[in-house]
Amino acid sequence: MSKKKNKQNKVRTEFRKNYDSRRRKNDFTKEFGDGDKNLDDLASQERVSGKGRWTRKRTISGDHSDETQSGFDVTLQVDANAAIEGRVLRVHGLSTIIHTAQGEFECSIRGLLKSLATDLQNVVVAGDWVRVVPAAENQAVVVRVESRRNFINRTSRGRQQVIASNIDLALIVASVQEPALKPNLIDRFLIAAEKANIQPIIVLNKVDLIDPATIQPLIGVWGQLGYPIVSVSAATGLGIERLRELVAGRDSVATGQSGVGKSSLLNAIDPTLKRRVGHVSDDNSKGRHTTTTAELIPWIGGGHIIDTPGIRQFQLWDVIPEEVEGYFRDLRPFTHQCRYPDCTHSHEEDCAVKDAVADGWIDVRRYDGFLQIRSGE
Ligand SMILES: Nc1nc2c(ncn2[C@@H]2O[C@H](COP(=O)(O)OP(=O)(O)O)[C@@H](O)[C@H]2O)c(=O)[nH]1
Ligand SMILES: [Mg+2]
Ligand SMILES: [Zn+2]
Repeated sequence: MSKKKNKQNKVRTEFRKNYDSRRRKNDFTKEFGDGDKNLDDLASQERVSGKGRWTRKRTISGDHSDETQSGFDVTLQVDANAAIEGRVLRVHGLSTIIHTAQGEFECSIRGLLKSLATDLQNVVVAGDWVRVVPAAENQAVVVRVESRRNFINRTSRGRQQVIASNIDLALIVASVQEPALKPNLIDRFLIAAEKANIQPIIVLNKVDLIDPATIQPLIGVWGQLGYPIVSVSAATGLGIERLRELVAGRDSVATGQSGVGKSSLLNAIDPTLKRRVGHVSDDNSKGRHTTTTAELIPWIGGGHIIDTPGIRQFQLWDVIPEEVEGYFRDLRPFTHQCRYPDCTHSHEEDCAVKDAVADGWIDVRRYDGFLQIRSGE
């Protein structure tokens, strides 16, 4: 606890010191992207990122995803010295619920958007660290949004949607049946996690419904690529203890299509949660708000899980076709051996990737998935 206090004081001092300096922050995420991806690094980078490197405003004009990464201060008529640290639990329309040491507050995002003079989406998302000044009962004003250590995003109606931020682990949840396993969807989530420098874990749920031997070949392919993968059943409890150990004390995001058992798994890991099961998403019934409402939930044993209901389809954001092969670990050893340097590995002659598929070095299903993602489907 005293450790926590120290950190807060430090941040507060930094906050005062930098409030008017309006320095530009280094591109933290880029620098991070070059580094080692192990979990310890993820954790230590978080500590570094909290220290005084921030910018007054996000870059709004650029078309690059940087705009969702830099911290910024908000110019509002409140006593910024009274600000306390908080974390965004969830965002509902123009209101956001923020957890602080003094309890939960509801904050309006309207003020934030006004301050930024933009209709920028994703101004705050579940997992964001912020500073707020408590106002009326249960109401507070956001005066600062900290830089995001990392974030997971997708394309939604042609625009970027940031789903959640400041994450250690991405639990890519799929069910082996009901709904049927969609390996290509898992590959998409793997790319999104890799791009965001978030350690992925593939979680195959509902193994009680099948003979485990039937999914071994599939598991083997991802396993050989070095992706951690666990077979579980929320219904029987199989594999839950292992999962509980993996998520303990960390901040994870659970992704996966509706119905695969995300809420059931959360309940199995932490029975105090009592998440609603078999309930399809938070989507507005009129279908206007098809955006995902992610929610940051504390585990009873420490750490958090971000539940992301309602992701039916996962379109990657800001991945150009030429970039896709770089995210396929199994293709990478071959892509530089093709005859044409700009080979798309689809129709070309003397394509080392196609040869590797024919020779059994690359799994056919992974190759098909690569072609699908590369073509922008
Ligand atoms: N047989 C079986 N059914 C499960 C399992 N986990 C979840 N379900 C069922 O799958 C349905 C969807 O579960 P839910 O947790 O709401 O999925 P979510 O949409 O991903 O949160 C519910 O009817 C659950 O009872 C499992 O391990 N085995
Ligand atoms: Mg659910
Ligand atoms: Zn090729």
